[in-house]
Amino acid sequence: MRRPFVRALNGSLVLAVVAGVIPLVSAAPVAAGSVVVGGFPVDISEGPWNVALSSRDRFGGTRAGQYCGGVAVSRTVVLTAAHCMGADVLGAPPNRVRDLKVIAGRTDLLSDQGQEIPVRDTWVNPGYDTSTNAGDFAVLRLAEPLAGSSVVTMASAGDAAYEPGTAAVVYGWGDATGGGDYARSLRAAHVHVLADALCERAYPGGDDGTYASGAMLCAGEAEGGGDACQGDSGGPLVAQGKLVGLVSWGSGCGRPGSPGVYTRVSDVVRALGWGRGLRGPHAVP
Ligand code: 4AZ
Repeated sequence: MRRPFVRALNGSLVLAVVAGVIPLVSAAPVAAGSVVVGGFPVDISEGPWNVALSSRDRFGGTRAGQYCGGVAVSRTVVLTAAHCMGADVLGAPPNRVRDLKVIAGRTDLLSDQGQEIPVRDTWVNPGYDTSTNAGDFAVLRLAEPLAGSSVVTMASAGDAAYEPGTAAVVYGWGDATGGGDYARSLRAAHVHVLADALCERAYPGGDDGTYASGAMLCAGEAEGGGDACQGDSGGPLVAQGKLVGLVSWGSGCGRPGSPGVYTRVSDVVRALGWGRGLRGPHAVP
């Protein structure tokens, strides 16, 4: 995540490797135009809690200003990644980005489907550690409530959805090939929740980050394949119908041995006190 700009659902580097197109030892970024598959188009109705974060001022209008993902946890509260609120991504602190919005209810970014709702205020986890990437979450409060009941349920600690081997789906409008081909329409990829021991071995500490099981989970396929990528950050990883992760970081996209790393949602629930009902569900800190 050294380039903390958004990334997308990307696919099977493994196919290219098997086909001999890309040598297994290659650590280079996937080149534009290479044969990377995985991920599939979905309609927003299949994941209505998906939102796109947008600033046309900062990122231009060609993709409606989309640069990160997010997920609605109540009609006025969206979770995203802390790094999506970073000055290195936004070019300024979030409260200085006047046109920061969430786009909800829209599949194709360039359609006028759904709603664009201004972000009223942002809260970035003060415990976010930019060297390990632990605590990569932020809370956005919307200026108006989202239409309908497009809210996801968060999985608390101990939920079976966190068990290794659980099938999960990650969503986003990010890079669909690893080559900078940002999706215009929402995509999803199938992955599995992986064991902490495996994630620790994949990311024992390095320039990209350090796996910390209390604050992160990792997901992917042993042979590479479906994965989140740049542009998907902050978006949801859903298992058994519940939110388990927020797209956070990883080494490349869809590379064998380099699973995607997600902010562990049970740690967000714990850190914000949302599990205990003390301050009302989903109160913004
Ligand atoms: C990123 O830079 C990023 N393959 C997001 C997800 C992944 C890697 C990088 C996971 O935003």
